[in-house]
Amino acid sequence: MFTFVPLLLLPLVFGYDWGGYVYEEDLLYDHFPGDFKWGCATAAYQIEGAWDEDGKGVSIWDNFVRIPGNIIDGTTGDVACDSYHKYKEDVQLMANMGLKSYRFSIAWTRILPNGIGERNQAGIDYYKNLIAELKANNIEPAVTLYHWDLPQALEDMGGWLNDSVADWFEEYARVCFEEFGDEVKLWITLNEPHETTIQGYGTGTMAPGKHGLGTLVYIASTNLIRAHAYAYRAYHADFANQNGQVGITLNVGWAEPMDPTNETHIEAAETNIQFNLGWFAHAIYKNGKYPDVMRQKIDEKSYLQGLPESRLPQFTEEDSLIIEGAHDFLGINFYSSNLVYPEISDIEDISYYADQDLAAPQSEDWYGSGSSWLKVTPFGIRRILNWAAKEYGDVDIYITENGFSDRQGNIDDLQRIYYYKHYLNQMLKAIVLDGVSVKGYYAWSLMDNMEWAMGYTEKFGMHAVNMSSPDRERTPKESSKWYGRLIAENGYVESVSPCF
Ligand code: GOI
Repeated sequence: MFTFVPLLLLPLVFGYDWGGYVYEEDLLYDHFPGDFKWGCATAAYQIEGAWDEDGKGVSIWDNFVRIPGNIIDGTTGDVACDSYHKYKEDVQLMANMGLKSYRFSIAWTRILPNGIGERNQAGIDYYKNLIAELKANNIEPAVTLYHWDLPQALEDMGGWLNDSVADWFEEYARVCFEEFGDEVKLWITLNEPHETTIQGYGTGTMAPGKHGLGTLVYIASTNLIRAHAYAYRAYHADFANQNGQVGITLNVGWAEPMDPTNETHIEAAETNIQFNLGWFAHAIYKNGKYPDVMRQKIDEKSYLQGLPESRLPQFTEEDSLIIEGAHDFLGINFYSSNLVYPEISDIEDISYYADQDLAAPQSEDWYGSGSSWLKVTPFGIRRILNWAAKEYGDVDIYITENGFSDRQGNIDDLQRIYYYKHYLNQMLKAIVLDGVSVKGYYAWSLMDNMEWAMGYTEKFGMHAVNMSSPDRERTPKESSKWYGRLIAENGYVESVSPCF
């Protein structure tokens, strides 16, 4: 005993070894904070269906899925999981797991069919009913205002490329605060603006399918950040009495230096995180500006490319002040990691990826999933949480998405349990051993759903959904039971089950 206790304290004295990583670490048997918010997440277009019911307007996704080649299996979200009609059943699935919170998104086109202007009462009622059902089951709503389904009417005016989009979004946000703010205390303005711009306006792999990987992406990013900040300021100016919190959800992979002893690899990994998380977080959580490394690299490359001005816009001084500090918490969607090393790109290559001057492959040794980009890297979640806490100060953090895909949709989903078991234990270490302020966690996803360009081929659900039946029956997978038990114990208890 006398030698045992000091040995346990060694990591606290010398700190966690951040150089290199252990793929599968020993579990920490401990508990999460008592008020920890356990949840599942979904998004409107991926689960609701009812794409043209009850006065809903047309979104960019309603159109994008109809262009042949855009969705790998030729499917749409017209019906999806039919949650528009089956929301009460969905809430029962959540209650069965003992969820404390549910993160869902509002379809902008159900509230304002044309994006701005006239309200649609039937759409508003749907969300009021869903929220009432959640509350009746002691589940707190956490609402995303925008999960990629822009009203087509606004896209017709340029969408996220039009500077006015920040005002349009503020108008929509105000309607939601007014209609739902008495019941909703956790607001997420935008989901993954990185993907809205990279895939929507860069690679064209998502709606609205525009191509401008080194140009349009930076115009859209600037307007996305402005839109978030305008909505945040509107809330605190006119809805502060509702006493809720407003934040944004950003996606980032952990960037592990390929060689952790090589200074240039460490620097490239840092650059990669600044281009991913920092692109959107730096202005909001630090100083109203894009990260220095983005400013330097993109300004210099733009000049060498003979362009009259930098491809990376500057925020106006007025906007800078509005953006800086526009947050009550930080939402992070975390799934996977990359190994990063420096690689100078061709100056002719006008691209967000070339702008970074690095390569970011994934290790062949890491377990895979049903998605090409998703490798199992539990160590990454603890590292990115520590990175964010160090970079942005002691901000409240929510993991607003984390999850694992397969292509079988099998009920005995042991691989998914392995993923959650080790990622959640790494999150526990970040909280208990490193002191990071993680307040909640949302598993992606409550059920298998419309996985965007991958259609229904990649399944992330803790519940299976029978997509060939008109009733879209849900079946709990083993992972939903594992998660329910973790929530009930609020931590890892060695004796409860072999899976702990
Ligand atoms: C969330 O995004 C989202 O919020 C949910 O709605 C969604 O359902 C859920 O996650 C699950 O996906 C060209 C290896 C360039 C590395 C081609 C392989 C980049 C990187 C193809 C394959 C893949 C989750 C796109 C966050 C974007 C998908 C971030 C997950 C990037 C590529 C790749 C490529 C690859 N990511 N997204 N990527």
